[in-house]
Amino acid sequence: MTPPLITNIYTADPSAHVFNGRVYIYPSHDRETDIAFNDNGDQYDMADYHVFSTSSLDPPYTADAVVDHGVVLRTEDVPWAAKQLWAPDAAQGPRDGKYYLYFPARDHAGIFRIGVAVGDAPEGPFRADPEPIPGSFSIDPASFVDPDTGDAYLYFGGLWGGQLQCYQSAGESGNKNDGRNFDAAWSGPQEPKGAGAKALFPKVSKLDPNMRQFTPEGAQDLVILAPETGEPIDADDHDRRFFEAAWMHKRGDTYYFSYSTGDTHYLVYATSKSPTGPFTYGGRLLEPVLGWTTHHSIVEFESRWWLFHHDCELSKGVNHLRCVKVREIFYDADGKMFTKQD
Ligand code: FUB
Repeated sequence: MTPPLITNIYTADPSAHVFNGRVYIYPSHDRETDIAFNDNGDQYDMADYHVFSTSSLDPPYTADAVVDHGVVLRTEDVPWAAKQLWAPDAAQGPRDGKYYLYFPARDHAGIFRIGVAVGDAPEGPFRADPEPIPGSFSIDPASFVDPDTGDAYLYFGGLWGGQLQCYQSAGESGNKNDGRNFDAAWSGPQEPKGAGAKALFPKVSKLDPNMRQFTPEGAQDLVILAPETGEPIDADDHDRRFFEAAWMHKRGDTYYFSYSTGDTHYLVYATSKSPTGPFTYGGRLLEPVLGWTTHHSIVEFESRWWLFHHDCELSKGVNHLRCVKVREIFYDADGKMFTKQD
């Protein structure tokens, strides 16, 4: 089994990027809690973020090699946030060179929103904007700056506790994706199902050049098609439908959107020639690991591709006490991705 990359604290949901020739990792910081495990994810009660960095992704992973830069943002630093600092991500602004930390949290009404905090260095510290990104909702923001165009995007969404299913009807603007149409009747571990029902889609919005808001078009569905039919994935197709943990990377002229299938515990991916899709399902990247959740990021470092993910090895299987790991990714001649799993 691959060893944990980070062992000094419990970490999960690793978003990795290469900044200034070094790998920076932006994970969730798991902590002990008495909150009972439920399908709403209340036990994931995180309250701050640390940033880590390293110059080598091959073991051994010593504390000297994998540097903990300490706490860079806490719930109390974010006026709009009440609790549950879940999976974050970071980007460097292509125009101003600043670093933007994107993070979800429940607001004071219990609704997940996505915030942004800005720093001058990849290891922070970060100062949060006083309000969430307008039009943002749900969880698991993943930023992507297209290396060829410089355009920046934010991908997001998560089912069940992540509340994506609460936005199925149009709001006052007539838009299903503007974050103003939260429907509490869908709260909890439910989603569309049954013959003919299509899966809910993750969301994508282009970011304004200021990196702190969506462009006026706002969030759109990122459509994932079944290759055998060319139709959107069915809601009952739990082995392939999007659940949470969006990630985008580009290799050559192909965009790879990867994600977790949640209750079936796979990491899978879909491909497109456009960063906003439609995408076509491509295959599995990682089989289920120890623990309920699975979440990841993919980054190229020194001409090798790497999959960051988490499992619960360090806590011996406690679902909300996870540890970040890394393993190499390979591509075949057709661009299909695979890892060598233990
Ligand atoms: O860490 C809390 C949540 O668990 C994340 O937002 C999900 O992706 C899952 O890993």
